[in-house]
Amino acid sequence: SAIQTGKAAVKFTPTKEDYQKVYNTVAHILDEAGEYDDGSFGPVIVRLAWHASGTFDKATGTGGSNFATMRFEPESLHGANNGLHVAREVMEKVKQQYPWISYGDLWTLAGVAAIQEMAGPKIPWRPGRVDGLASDATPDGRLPDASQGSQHVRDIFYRMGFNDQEIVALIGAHALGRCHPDRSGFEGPWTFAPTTFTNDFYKLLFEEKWVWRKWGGPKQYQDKKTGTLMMLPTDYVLTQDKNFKKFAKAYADDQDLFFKDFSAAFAKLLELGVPSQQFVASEPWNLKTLEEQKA
Ligand code: ZEM
Repeated sequence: SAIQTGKAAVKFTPTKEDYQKVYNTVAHILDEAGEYDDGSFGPVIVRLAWHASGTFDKATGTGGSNFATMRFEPESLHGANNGLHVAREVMEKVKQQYPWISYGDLWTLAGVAAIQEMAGPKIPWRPGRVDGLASDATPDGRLPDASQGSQHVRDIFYRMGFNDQEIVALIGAHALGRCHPDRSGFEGPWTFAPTTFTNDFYKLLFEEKWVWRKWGGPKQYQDKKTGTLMMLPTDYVLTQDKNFKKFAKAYADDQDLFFKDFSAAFAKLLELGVPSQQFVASEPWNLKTLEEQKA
């Protein structure tokens, strides 16, 4: 600390431009994935932002992205977080370049950058999260279990304060990325373009015929036609539950509606559990994509 070293403490107050620089660094790193997965760190970074935030419990105000407690054991070892060390290690490189940013701000901002750079909607975002302690972590079991049904999905997301429409919109993020046998036990991507944010997840849910995959792994669906795509039991529920189906169908039919609703729900997710007085801006910001900055 400043006292111990005798050095003067210079307080750096970052501006919106400084956060845009962090965004840009993340945006460039997404494509430095090489042979990793589909050549992008984008999907696993979106998953980090989601799992950092989705521990929120509205009733007690605990959990959420504020303290970035997934840095610590045992939360980093919770089964749901298997594989997210990949994203946290990428984030560490960014943190070294911008030591002033909190981990919660970094991880959520990186999630925003990943969505936007993968051609998704703009996600309003603002800084203000602070680093917490291991003792701020929430117990295991707050994130959804893919093998369960609509009641479980509702229990988990209602606990965070989401409604059915927001639940369906959020799960559309499964347009991105894939399941890994060594992480969740499930296997495969949901769409043919897993590094581009689209409404393909919903389209495929309704357009393809889904059958149980015959294999030794956990119960999952595969598309009958090619056998290369997958759906989790909780994904398929969106076509079976009457109220979920209404929204899923609407998103399959209208990409703009999905983008609008996803943006609002994801922005809300990233702010869960962050006391409003901690935010440095009264309204969330729109950060620019790399493309938009090419003038
Ligand atoms: Zn996911 N998700 N998710 N999800 N998720 C996986 C992967 C990804 C559930 C789930 O169990 C799983 C949301 C909701 C729900 C992403 C984003 C979001 C995987 C595969 C599983 C098993 C993990 C692996 O093996 O690597 C369940 C049950 C959900 C709700 C019912 C929400 C909400 C998300 C963001 C808004 C993303 C981007 C991935 C892909 C990760 C990657 O590494 O490719």
